Amino acid sequence: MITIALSKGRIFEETLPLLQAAGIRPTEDPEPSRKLILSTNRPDVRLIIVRASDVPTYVQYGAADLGIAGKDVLDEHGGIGLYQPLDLNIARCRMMVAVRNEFDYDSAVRQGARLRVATKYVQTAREHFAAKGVHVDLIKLYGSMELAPLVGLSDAIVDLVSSGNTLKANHLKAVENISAISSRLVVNQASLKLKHSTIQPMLDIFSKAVTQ
Ligand code: PRT
Ligand code: MG
Repeated sequence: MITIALSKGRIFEETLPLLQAAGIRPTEDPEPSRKLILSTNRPDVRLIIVRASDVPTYVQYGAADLGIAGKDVLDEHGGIGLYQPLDLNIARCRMMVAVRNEFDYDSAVRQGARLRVATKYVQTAREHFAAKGVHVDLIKLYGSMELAPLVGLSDAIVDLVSSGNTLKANHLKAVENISAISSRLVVNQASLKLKHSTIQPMLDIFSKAVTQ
């Protein structure tokens, strides 16, 4: 049995065509069914539905053989025990620094002010500002980062941006592009060895099906 961990929403949706290319079709839609284990048309393949940030953990411990997770999530997790053979080029967005429209970020940085930065991506933010030599106090949030600068919790946020509509709707502007983000296939290292004859052909098909 091959178990693939993925999250509902955009990753599930954008993964379906790749699974399809490998002849894998879930027998149910996870949104209405609320089931956490989905069978597929292939008796030897099942999908498990987990929180996006939990995907690397399930794969690391071998509870799933394969997983699909954003680079944002993998960077925070650290990638221990995970083989990352393939950028699937799906669920693309950018990791950015954003502030209120009227906040003068450049001069705050120039003057060496200590910035308060709210984010779910503490590791990514720490590395980014350390590399720039900017002193920051990091405030860990679990969602809706865009609110933090509006109510004075922080000066800046580090968050994902795709269309930019959320920033715009909340009178925020992006001031730095930290990195380009897309979702990656991750494989448990022991599974790759023990189930090589099943997993390797899947990797080959996924890699051909990826659109660049
Ligand atoms: O939602 P939940 O708390 O369960 O978990 P999650 O937010 O980690 O999962 P999910 O399913 O929302 O996102 C899964 C993955 O999709 C992320 O790990 C990213 O790799 C990727 N992705 C791609 C995004 C976005 N685009 C994105 N726009 N994840 C989140 N967003 C959010 C962003 O945080 C911001 O709040 O959408 C908002 C901005 O979108 P725009 O279009 O208004 O700019
Ligand atoms: Mg989300």
